[in-house]
Amino acid sequence: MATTITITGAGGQIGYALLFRIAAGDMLGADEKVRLRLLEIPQGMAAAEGAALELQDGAFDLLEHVEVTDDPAVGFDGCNIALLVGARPRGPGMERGDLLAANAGIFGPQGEAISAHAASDVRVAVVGNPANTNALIAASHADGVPAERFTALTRLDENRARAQLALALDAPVSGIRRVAIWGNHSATQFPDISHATVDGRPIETALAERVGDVSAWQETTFIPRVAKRGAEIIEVRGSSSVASAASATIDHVRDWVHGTEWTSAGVVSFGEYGVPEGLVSSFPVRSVGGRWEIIEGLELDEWARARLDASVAELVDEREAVRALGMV
Ligand code: NAX
Repeated sequence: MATTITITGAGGQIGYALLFRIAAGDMLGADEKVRLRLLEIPQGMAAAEGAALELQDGAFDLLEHVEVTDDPAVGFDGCNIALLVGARPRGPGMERGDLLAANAGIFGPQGEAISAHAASDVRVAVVGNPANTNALIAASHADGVPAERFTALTRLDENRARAQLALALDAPVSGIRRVAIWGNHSATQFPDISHATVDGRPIETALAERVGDVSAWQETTFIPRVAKRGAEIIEVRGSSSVASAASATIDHVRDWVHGTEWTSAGVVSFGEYGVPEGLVSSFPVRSVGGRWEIIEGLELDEWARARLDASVAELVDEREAVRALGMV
């Protein structure tokens, strides 16, 4: 049986970068047939329909069916994997509260549609920003779907962090493991290298040989570079991250379905590391038997704790703001 994958915002930039890689088997593997549902709003339908024509022209062996719709009931019907990419961007003069409210108006109804129409094994990855709180809103509207099935993408942050470490060490990125992203997918995120390794060796030891004072390097160079990488891409490229975001989305779902020993994802907290229950926060996670598990028992020193707490405080504020709107 083929896997049904719904992509919201499929007519947008990240959607366009995602569709062809999914159809080529990069996400679920070379043996897994896929059926794609491209869910858009009326203004995005033409772009999604155009992408569907190009998908036909790709003549992908694994692609069984493509449907384009602006009706969430059709878009999520029988869906096994939902990639919630479409979101309302921040417009001129829009305050953070307005942004949260506009997105609550998208992700609440989508959560309801997932609950009503998706397959019983549905897994959801939220890419559209503010991703963590959008995932929280969708989960809280999806009666009957376990909250653990709603996740937010922080894999791009992890990939960016590993790439920066590889550059600093002049080492292949493949040897760099156990980097953790904690908290919100925002400028407050905490990319944590205290448990990371390069070729099995503690990365902080290797970094000290290159950058000297590793703590200072983290504060002034590494963390700001990772946390503000999205802005850097906009400045250089003139447009936000697209292919790298799609690639990270593929990594996230592939590892969720096929398993991994260590990555990072925004998942619902059950109080781990003192993160208030119910928030969707990024944690270091492993995936076993198709489920994310938060990697527990990692030591966080005072400095790391303060970093995590600051990002979690932002998530708490976001939850308060959407609570005040009656959206969670
Ligand atoms: P685009 O503006 O190119 O595409 C968004 C698409 O979503 C549009 O075609 C629009 O018509 C559609 N859309 C809007 N509301 C919808 C709804 N209710 N149902 C279905 N479709 C809807 O943006 P793009 O560059 O593709 O980025 C998409 C989202 O990803 C943005 O919110 C962006 O901020 C977010 N990102 C998240 C990242 C992450 O790591 N979590 C990184 C990249 C990116 O910034």
